[in-house]
Amino acid sequence: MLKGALIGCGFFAQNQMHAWAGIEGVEIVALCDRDPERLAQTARDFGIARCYTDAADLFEDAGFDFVDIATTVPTHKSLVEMAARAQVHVICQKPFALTLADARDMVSAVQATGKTLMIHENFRWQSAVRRTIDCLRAGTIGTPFFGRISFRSGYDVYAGQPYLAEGERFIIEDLGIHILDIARALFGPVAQITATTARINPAIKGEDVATMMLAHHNGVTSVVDCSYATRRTPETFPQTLLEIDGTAGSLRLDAGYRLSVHKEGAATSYDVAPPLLDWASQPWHNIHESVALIQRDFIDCLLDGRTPETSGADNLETFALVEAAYRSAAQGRTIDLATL
Ligand code: NAD
Ligand code: 89Y
Repeated sequence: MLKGALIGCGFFAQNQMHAWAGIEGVEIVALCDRDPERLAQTARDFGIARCYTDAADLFEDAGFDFVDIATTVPTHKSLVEMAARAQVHVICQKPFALTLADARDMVSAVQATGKTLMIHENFRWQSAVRRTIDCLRAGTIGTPFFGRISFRSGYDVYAGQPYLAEGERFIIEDLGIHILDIARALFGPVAQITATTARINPAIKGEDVATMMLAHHNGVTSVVDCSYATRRTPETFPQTLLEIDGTAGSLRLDAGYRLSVHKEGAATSYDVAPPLLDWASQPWHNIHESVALIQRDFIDCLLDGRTPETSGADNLETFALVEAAYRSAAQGRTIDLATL
């Protein structure tokens, strides 16, 4: 039995707790949150006896193999460093760090222990996205030359996550990070990025629209477009829509989880809707399922001695794209990733 501790019992951690409860061979043995009420509620809901309001005390008492860091980004660095000192495996929420320099230090700190570090970069684990990635990697449409990875919504994300309205940075750091990661999963490493941003909603501080063009090393050009200012019916939150053109055909992941493969003059369409897990709710069930899948993979990686697909080292490349996108938008120029 692998034992885990979870730090941060907030909005999203509840999903992570449900997912852990559904994975055989794992037990969450301790919880930590500096807010005693959230801590007590989560402990009651999931029947966890060991509770801490200070992460230092949690690590001091030990007795677990991995830590799940589900706090918001400002505390990730200190918590990852504590985990490294305690020599435990780590799964940490996105965005991983405040800066690329911090992210590199955090990866090095865990690497030095020989333990596993996975970033909870779950969007590439959504089953509809995964099916598209698998189709592309299987060569179904030949060699890709163009991709559009699109997330456009008007869903009120601020209700559940009020901090999203308060930061200088919003959509690229919070949501775009996932969509950029899908671009990497589909088309591999990126040489250059050009981005524009806009703030449409006057009630928030950061940007809620971002349009990014990526030149991948393999010659693919992809467009990653994100918006939380898009009024559309039906609302598609939280679906990522995909258009991929290849030398032998094209793939479309359309609203309503319809995947179609266009080749040899015909289109074949598949229903790739995610299952509604017993603890999940619409419209988030797509994300909920991906939480269960990524956490299952984290455990499999620990058991098999495998490096996770979204390891800390891998995620440095996604994080660099976020940094480069902000730099490009601020400076009005294309950014070469090699300069970061
Ligand atoms: P939240 O503010 O609701 O919860 C964070 C919790 O962490 C709070 O209860 C807070 O008291 C606690 N906390 C903060 N610092 C702490 C510390 N040092 N020690 C102990 N507890 C501490 O935030 P949230 O909306 O649940 O988001 C958490 C993370 O999850 C964010 O990084 C966010 O980007 C990410 N998130 C990911 C997804 C996804 O699909 N991957 C979706 C939503 C949120
Ligand atoms: O925080 C974000 C995430 O990671 O997925 C969707 C979200 O909850 C709001 O943009």
